[in-house]
Amino acid sequence: MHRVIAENDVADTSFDAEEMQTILQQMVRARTFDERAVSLQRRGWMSGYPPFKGQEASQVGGAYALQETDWLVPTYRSNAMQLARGVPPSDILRFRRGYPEYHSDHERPVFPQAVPIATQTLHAVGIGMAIDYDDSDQARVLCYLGDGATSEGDFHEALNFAGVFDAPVVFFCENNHWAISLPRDRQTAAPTIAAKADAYGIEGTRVDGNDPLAVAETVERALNRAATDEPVLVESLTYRQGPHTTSDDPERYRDDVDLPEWRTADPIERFEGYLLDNGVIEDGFVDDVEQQTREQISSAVDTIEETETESPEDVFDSVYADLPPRLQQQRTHFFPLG
Ligand SMILES: Cc1ncc(C[n+]2csc(CCOP(=O)(O)OP(=O)(O)O)c2C)c(N)n1
Repeated sequence: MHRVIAENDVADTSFDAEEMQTILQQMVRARTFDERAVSLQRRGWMSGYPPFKGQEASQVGGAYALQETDWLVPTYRSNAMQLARGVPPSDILRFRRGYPEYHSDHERPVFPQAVPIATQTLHAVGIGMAIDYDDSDQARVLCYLGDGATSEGDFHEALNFAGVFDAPVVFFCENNHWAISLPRDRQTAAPTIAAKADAYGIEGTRVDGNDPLAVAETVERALNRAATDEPVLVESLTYRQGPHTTSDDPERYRDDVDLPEWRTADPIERFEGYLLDNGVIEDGFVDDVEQQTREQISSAVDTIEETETESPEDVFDSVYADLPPRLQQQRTHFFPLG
């Protein structure tokens, strides 16, 4: 298990003050976004939202290790990772508000977020193999997934292909302990998620997912290894503090959880305390970032509302070039005038 904060004085880390400030800033920005997204959902602005509260260190640390040309292959839960990668908050809000075309033209390679569990692992291997066919060693692929995704057939096929074809892919599994209401120990009898890598002849490694510096170092090392045709499975141990989505009530299935304190600890409070104790930031740092982010998100929400051109019919019109008869019938039923 790789850890930095718990085991090293700040002077002994490989990060300078500015880098650590940037990482904390991205974590706070992500949490502020997450809180605002939940409240937007609560007032009916969007139909559902999957909060990532508690997973900020894991996701921001992972994204921090990416180079400009690297691919991120995200899911519905990895919004902190996407924000840290430069995806504008408005893209995520537009996706959640149901816009079929939500991607803006941001420069870094980010795949559309996957909602079907584990399908993105196959896409990631395809991207990695294409990078190899193009003979380009400029890019690697970081593929996000949850612990529940490791029980899907797609995950096994993806790791098998990655191992056989030496795809430059890092599978970044955020073990947040829950797959909706199913706890990790009911998910698999494997001793760890990382152990699953053994079956495919690739490296599996574990990291303290509430330590952003440890995650960034681990993912950077894994990406460098992937670039030499050695795919890696990283298991990032973290905790989902909130519900699975805004439609879920975790009080129905979880009481006190028998996990070590570092695992359920709040990653922002932990990192903020570490940086304050070591004089890397001053009081007020977090408040300032929260304030700026709130303003940015409010302005993104205003812009979305003011420029909204989408209509409910778009749900039917943006998937098929030629609408199949059954969907045509439904469209006529809902929108008889056209
Ligand atoms: C193929 C497929 N089966 C079932 C679902 C319903 N589903 C949505 S989220 C989820 C649990 C996923 O858990 P995990 O992979 O641990 O990710 P987390 O949500 O905890 O981030 C399930 C079963 C789905 N989206 N896709």
